[in-house]
Amino acid sequence: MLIQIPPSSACREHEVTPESLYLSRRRFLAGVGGAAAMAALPLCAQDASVYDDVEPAKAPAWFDAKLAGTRWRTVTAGDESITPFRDATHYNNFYEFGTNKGDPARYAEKLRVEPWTVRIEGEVDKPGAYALEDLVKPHALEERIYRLRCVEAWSMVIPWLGFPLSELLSRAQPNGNAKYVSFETRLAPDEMAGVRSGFSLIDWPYVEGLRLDEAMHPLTLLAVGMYGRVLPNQNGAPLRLVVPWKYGFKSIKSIVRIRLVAAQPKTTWQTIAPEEYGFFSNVNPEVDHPRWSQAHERRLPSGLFSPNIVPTRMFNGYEEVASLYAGLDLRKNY
Ligand SMILES: Nc1nc2c(c(=O)[nH]1)N[C@H]1C(S)=C(S)[C@@H](COP(=O)(O)O)O[C@H]1N2
Ligand SMILES: [Mo]
Repeated sequence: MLIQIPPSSACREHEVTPESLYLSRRRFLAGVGGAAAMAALPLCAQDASVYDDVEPAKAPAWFDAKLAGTRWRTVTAGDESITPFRDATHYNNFYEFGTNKGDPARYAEKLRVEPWTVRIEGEVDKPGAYALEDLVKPHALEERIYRLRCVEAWSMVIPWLGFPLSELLSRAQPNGNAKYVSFETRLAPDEMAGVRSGFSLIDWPYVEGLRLDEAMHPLTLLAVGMYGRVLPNQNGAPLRLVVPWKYGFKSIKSIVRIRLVAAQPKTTWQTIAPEEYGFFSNVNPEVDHPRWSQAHERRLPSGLFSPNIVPTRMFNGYEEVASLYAGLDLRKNY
């Protein structure tokens, strides 16, 4: 079973911390008081200090309170190394802030993420509009280290902090008509340089969707943080979806609306180029993009002179989702 959820009391350091991180944490702790500090900091109080180059950020009080109860490393990435924070936060796709990979880091700071309201509506018995902290309150945060595979054939390994979307949907109680879930990103032209520019093909707001069973799959995560800290704006603060077996564009950022619906939603990329981007968009090395191969990916960091090319895996290596697509022709349903 891929997802292991240890009760907080049962965490033991050597089980959940890769050696390199463990060693750098020991060094860090040695600097702040040695063995006494080690003993006083149980693993379950792990925080951003385990990640080398993470820029500290001021998080809202509710986030800091949540961090204390976080279940660390419920999903790990085996022996794959975690992408440095610097790369994960400076090589982004977030077209609301521009189409260059550096634009989100440069411009997303303008996005006002507090206060933030999320609407849950449509085919549910308990619709509602929630302040973000109230939405998150009933859920324990988990750290999950997932591969993120962009349809452009690059990838990263990111430690997310979040909770399963299924928990939120269950609370809203989908009714018998609910077959799909659609998600919408906040639209705030004053704060979004890329929306104002008028150069974009996108009919804002950015919209994504999942079939209800995909949305309910235990791997599907709503993230509020990464690298042990609050989500940076360029990565989709304050609430984004992470669907690790699908191409990155399904993992919609800065969500303000979650709507349960009967019909398959019209998603942003599918609307722009349906022959290139399908509704499912499962990572599949055997189905090429019409303009490039999907058999391999460039794992970041990857230099011009030291390219780090790795084979792409079916469902991005999350093969436990295969049963969701039994009987479906994945060439037609790309
Ligand atoms: N609202 C919104 N969500 C988005 C995008 C976007 O342009 N707008 N880009 C997507 C794409 S193409 C990818 S690969 C991932 C990138 O996430 P990251 O920048 O956190 O790595 O976000 C996805 N979510
Ligand atoms: Mo992407």
